[in-house]
Amino acid sequence: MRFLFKLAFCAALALSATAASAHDYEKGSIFLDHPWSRATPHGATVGAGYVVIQNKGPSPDRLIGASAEVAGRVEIHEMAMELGIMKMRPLPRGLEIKARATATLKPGGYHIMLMDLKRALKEGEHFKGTLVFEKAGTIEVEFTVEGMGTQPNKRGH
Ligand SMILES: [Cu+2]
Repeated sequence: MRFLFKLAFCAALALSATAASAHDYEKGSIFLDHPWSRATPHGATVGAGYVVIQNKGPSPDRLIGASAEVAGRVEIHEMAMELGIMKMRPLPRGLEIKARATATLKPGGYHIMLMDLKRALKEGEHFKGTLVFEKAGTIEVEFTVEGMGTQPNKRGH
């Protein structure tokens, strides 16, 4: 009996966790769906932030900066092939989001690079940050930390 009760309780917790992770933000023409990050191994000094950015407006906007309370410094990165090796590099002008288009920041692609991490990121926790857009301005968000191996498709993106 006790075991069954525990199972039901866990199922309820899992459900509420799923609901809580579907968080989004809107400002001007920019809609942000579920900012998230991945847990980092002990001692790691870098991490990454991901989010789906939707531009609902008739003109392009640009993600030009970001911040996170857990990182000393943040850059916007892309992944690109260099001499046959996938490497990440900063986007000095930021990331353009075309009119009525969606940009998905995800593992293996565009990401918000969290540098000089102040501490390890643990699965299930949250941290505050901002995304700064050329036109929409600064949007305050909260990143959810997911497990180390989490892939975007497993989360429904
Ligand atoms: Cu990077």
